[in-house]
Amino acid sequence: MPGLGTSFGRGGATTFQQDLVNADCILIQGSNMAEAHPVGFQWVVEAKRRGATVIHVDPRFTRTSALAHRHVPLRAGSDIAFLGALINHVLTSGAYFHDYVAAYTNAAMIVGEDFRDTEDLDGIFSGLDAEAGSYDTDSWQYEGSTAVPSVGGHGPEGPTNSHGPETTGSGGPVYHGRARSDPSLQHPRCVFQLLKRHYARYTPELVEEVCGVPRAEFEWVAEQLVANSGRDRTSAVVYSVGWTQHTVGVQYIRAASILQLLLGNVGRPGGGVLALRGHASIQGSTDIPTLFNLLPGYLPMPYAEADIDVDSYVAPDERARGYWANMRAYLVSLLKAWWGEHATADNDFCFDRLPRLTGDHSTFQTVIDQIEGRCRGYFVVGENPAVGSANARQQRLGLANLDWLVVRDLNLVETATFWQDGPEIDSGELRTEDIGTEVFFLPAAAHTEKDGTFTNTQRLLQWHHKAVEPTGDQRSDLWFFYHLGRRLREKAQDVERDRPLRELTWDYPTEGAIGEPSAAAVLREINGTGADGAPLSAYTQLRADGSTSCGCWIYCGVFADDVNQAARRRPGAEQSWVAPEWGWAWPANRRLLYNRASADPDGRPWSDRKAYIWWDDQRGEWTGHDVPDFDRTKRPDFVPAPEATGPEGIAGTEPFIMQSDGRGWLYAPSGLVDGPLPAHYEPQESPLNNRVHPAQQRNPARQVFARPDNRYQPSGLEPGSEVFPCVFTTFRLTEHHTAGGMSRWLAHLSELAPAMFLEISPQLAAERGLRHLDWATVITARSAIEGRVLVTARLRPLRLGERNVHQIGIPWHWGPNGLTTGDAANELINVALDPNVHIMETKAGACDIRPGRRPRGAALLRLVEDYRRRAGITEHTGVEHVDDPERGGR
Ligand SMILES: Nc1nc2c(c(=O)[nH]1)N[C@H]1C(S)=C(S)[C@@H](COP(=O)(O)OP(=O)(O)OC[C@H]3O[C@@H](n4cnc5c(=O)[nH]c(N)nc54)[C@H](O)[C@@H]3O)O[C@H]1N2
Ligand SMILES: Nc1nc2c(c(=O)[nH]1)N[C@H]1C(S)=C(S)[C@@H](COP(=O)(O)OP(=O)(O)OC[C@H]3O[C@@H](n4cnc5c(=O)[nH]c(N)nc54)[C@H](O)[C@@H]3O)O[C@H]1N2
Ligand SMILES: [Mo]
Repeated sequence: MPGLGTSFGRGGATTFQQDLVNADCILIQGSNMAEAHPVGFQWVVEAKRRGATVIHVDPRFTRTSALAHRHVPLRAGSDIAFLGALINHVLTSGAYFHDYVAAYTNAAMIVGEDFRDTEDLDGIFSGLDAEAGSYDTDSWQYEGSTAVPSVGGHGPEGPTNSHGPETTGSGGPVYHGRARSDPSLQHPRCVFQLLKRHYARYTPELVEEVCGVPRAEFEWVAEQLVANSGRDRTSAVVYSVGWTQHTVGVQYIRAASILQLLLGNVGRPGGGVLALRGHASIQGSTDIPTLFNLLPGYLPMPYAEADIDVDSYVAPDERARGYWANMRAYLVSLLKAWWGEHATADNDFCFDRLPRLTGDHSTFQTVIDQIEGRCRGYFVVGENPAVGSANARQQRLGLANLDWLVVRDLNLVETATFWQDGPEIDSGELRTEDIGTEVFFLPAAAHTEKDGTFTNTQRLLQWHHKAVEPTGDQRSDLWFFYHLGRRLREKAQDVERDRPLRELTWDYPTEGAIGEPSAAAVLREINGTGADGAPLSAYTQLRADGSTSCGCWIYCGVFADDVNQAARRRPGAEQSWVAPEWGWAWPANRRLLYNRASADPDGRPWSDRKAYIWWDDQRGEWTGHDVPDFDRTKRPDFVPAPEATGPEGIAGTEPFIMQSDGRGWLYAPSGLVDGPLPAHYEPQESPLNNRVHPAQQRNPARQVFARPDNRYQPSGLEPGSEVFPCVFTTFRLTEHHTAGGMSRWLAHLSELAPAMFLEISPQLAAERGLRHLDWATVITARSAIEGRVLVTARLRPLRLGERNVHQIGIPWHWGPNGLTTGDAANELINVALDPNVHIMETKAGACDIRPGRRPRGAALLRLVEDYRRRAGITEHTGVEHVDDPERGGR
């Protein structure tokens, strides 16, 4: 997550869930932790029992709200206004933690003269190309430093930085040189002063107008956070996808990171920003990525156009300060893991065999490529995009235009059956006999039927043992890919072009009647081995000369001493509360990141109550309750030589060791494509105009796709926006899981949550004539869906300026297959993306609602068409990047 990556240096949660018990205040916002992460929520409950204040800021009242001291309802899509006002409060009241801010953040850095803020340019930053909707980030740099040049040249996506947004999962964006700074924080262009100016307009009055949160409620939250931060107290912020899935989602998380840095809450017990991740191993699938533009361990994928080799690939990083300087060792060890003896210094360790990027191959672009005939075959493994992805109809149109499709799943999910009984068959848009896609459904073994690891939300790898053998044709994904690769290699014996495939190391031992590959052998390869073939114990042992091999450098150590450290299950009662011997966390089994910040610049704990890691002068090393996230023997008074690069360039007082300056970033001079500071923009579709920056409705750098199958609605003051007057958000239930593939087929869960519903307030029900448990239909420019009306007091209309705005809560677990069936929420949602991570905006949209079921057959299309006509929707609606292109100039 680049919001965290650019702020602190690593994209994962800064702390671990058990540490929440140490918090004096917990702000849960953009997350329904009690229902979506119920096991971890026990530590919130425990913290509360020990005296912590728990606050839940969420459009809906949920079980999380019920257990919080206070629930603060706000309008979906307005969090930056709320967080910005908290930042402003902390700055203007002088409540920031001065010593922490001055020493550990980039508050003192001076930004170059060319930088212009949203305050100067009416809602946009300098460098915007209004036509393309992208920023040139040159003017955002510090005085005296430059962002690293791109690796692999400029791909067709536009300028690509070697440490572009996705690559900040482990390591911040890299820059060269030393920025000028003013430790007194007075220079008008220093980050601290820029921050003050930028957030001055985020006042409690504005929060009332934009978020619908009364002033007194806001002030209470601000007071709680301030009272519970500082030397002796810490507050934690918890979020999940209620923040991520917006067209400005990454900036929501940046805003929280700024707040936590100002309050001095990062790297300290009971503090931090806890990103709660979703699927059991979603952290794992970005570490060892299923993303199109990353190699394992967040190494950037090279571009096809440029003529690069190992030297030029690593050059920008080798000259920077911080831990990325060792990138050559990480890369060469990866190449050794993949091509073994064939990778030698003479052939550049087979670097030119790596796949290369030719452009944007993220999932939504891929679907467009399918519709337009550029992508002809598709593997869908453990995903159900025909229900789970925004604009589900567009996904199915893509699937219907393939030559072949492989779906590997536990159940016959909608992605595998769209051709037979999907919504387009009912509406008459597609006919089964016309769909040429050959669909292969391969039953998958579940986690209980195979060995392996999950890497959970706190970077913790936990081993799971097979409990039962898979039955029938069910096979693990490891089995499938191992044997598929084996067969492909057998076919690839002759042609020179296939040499990279032929020479891959692909020699995992198999066992049992079905030839199941050993998952432990795979983990051992990921961990890496030395020249003697024995597993390494730390990534600091990796070498660039080809003597070490490692499948993912940040996982190095998980097989230390030839022991599967992820399988450790030492009971909590037998070890310290940090429980370092339960599983294994990357990097280096550290549980609380940036923990050198838990001590003051001299290396002493900020207070006894919050002691965690400190400098032991006698032993000459850092010590404490966790593995220090710092060079163990680097003294607090260590001052680097002016020209030093790599880890030696980081001072003894600089805790954010993955950053080029060792600092937490209040201001992000590089690493994000939509701004160095978070600014409030309205969602792609909103009934309201942007009251913070009236001249700029939406994020000017958001990614939009104006296509007949993805029409956008008018917003704010634009004519036609009144056709879609309500705000909606989509959410999860404890009783179901994501797109439903695992829960809609289970009788007991289907019985507990038996029907798709639409949650509304009594006021909206009265206004629109909607009755509890009757049917209602929700309409957007993409489609219309139906559900049972659920009238509750958990949602209430918000007073925003002169108007009342109604919010509708829509669970998104349903689809046409399984035991409990219903319309999928994703029929409604447009594809408009956060430009940093290409994620869709599922959490804030605009719609209409009316009583009764939706029409069937072609009448459904006519209803949606009618709404589009009434709203005056064309291909131009909602796609401008700036409202007045004149302002887009440099
Ligand atoms: N039982 C169960 N557990 C799950 C899952 C599941 O499907 N079922 N899914 C897993 C996965 S994949 C994930 S990613 C996580 C997700 O975990 P969560 O993000 O906690 O789950 P959601 O219910 O999607 O959304 C969280 C909350 O965000 C609120 N929200 C919506 N828009 C906004 C907004 O603009 N601002 C604020 N402040 N809040 C907003 C919603 O009202 C909702 O209460 O859960 C995981 N755990
Ligand atoms: N409107 C809306 N849309 C959303 C969201 C939202 O909040 N609102 N949330 C988004 C989020 S956070 C997420 S994570 C995505 C999830 O979206 P998807 O990943 O498309 O949906 P899932 O239902 O989680 O699909 C996982 C599938 O994997 C199968 N499965 C389970 N174990 C295995 C296994 O070991 N091997 C194989 N091959 N298959 C297995 C399950 O049966 C299931 O069908 O949805 C996103 N979509
Ligand atoms: Mo998720």
